[in-house]
Amino acid sequence: MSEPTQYRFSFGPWNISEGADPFGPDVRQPVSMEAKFDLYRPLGFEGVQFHDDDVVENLEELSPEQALKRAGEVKSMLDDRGLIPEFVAPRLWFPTETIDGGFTSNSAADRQYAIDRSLRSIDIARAVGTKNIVLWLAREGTYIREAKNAKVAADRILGALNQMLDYDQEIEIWIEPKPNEPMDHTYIPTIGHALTLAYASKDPARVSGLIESAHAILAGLDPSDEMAFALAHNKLASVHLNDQNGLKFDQDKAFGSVNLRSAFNQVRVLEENGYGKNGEFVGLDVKVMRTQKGQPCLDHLKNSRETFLYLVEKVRTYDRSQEKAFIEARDYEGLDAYILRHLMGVS
Ligand code: XUL
Ligand code: MN
Repeated sequence: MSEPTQYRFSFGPWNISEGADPFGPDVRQPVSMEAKFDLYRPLGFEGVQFHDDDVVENLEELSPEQALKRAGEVKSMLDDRGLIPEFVAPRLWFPTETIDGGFTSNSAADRQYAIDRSLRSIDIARAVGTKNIVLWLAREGTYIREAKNAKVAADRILGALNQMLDYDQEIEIWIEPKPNEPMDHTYIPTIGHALTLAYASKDPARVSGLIESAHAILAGLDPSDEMAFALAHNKLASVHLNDQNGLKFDQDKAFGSVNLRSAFNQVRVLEENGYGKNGEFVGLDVKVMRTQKGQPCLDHLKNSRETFLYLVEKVRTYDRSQEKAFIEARDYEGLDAYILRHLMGVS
């Protein structure tokens, strides 16, 4: 038996949020980036997920030199606190140039903007101390199918990926699939799509996936099966654990909040397959409820981490001989009841 995995955890500064939604304003005071960094370690987190403009605020107003200087300062803030930058993601959905998409925009000038911004993110990632780039392809899709040529779009996404791989021979690209929101449909909705791109790229060893529980649920898929598929291809670079109550807006609920059994199965698949043994982070992408009082609100992060660790215990204390017996007898009713009782703590 190998040593039990010592899991390490990450989240993004956007997970400490002001509580705005499309129907109303902020309900909490903003917290500065540096003050957020102070909160990580006491909460049990050592990894920080970044967008490019989380690292360098007002990125667009700065020269490349100024941006890199700022990224270096942020690196020092992380080093001082024993924090590790997990990845940097280009924010390809906010600027006006990305209204119609990034790599798949119908405007050649806007497509070039998306490439330039992605390459800039790579420089920022290197300056803040990570080689990992996450691509959440937020606006690579359409509201109506006729608006873009989907075949051309697929070619353009692959071309952009290759340009990024060429630009820096050491970076890794982690694609985070999501089927909708903000788009009606996106072009990279599942891990199958993401890994097809990885294999089609000019350096498949440097392209893998990041799976978010809520995104898989929005695609009508089981997050643990999505994770298992990526693990089978040795391409699960990270996860964004959270939860989602059915097919609606992306809720980013606390891990396990809606479906504890689904959360158990995600932890089971990760634990059984040695996820985390090569330093992979257990990433969270969770938002506090808008209604929550307090400043800053952190319980959604603390609780999600604890739920993960309680579920690790549930996986480690799961009676494997009973599991084997049920499976050999093809008694899945028995297995089903056993799991439920184990989760309820009555077995
Ligand atoms: C969007 C989402 C993003 C990515 C990083 O749904 O999950 O926060 O994780 O860009
Ligand atoms: Mn995410």
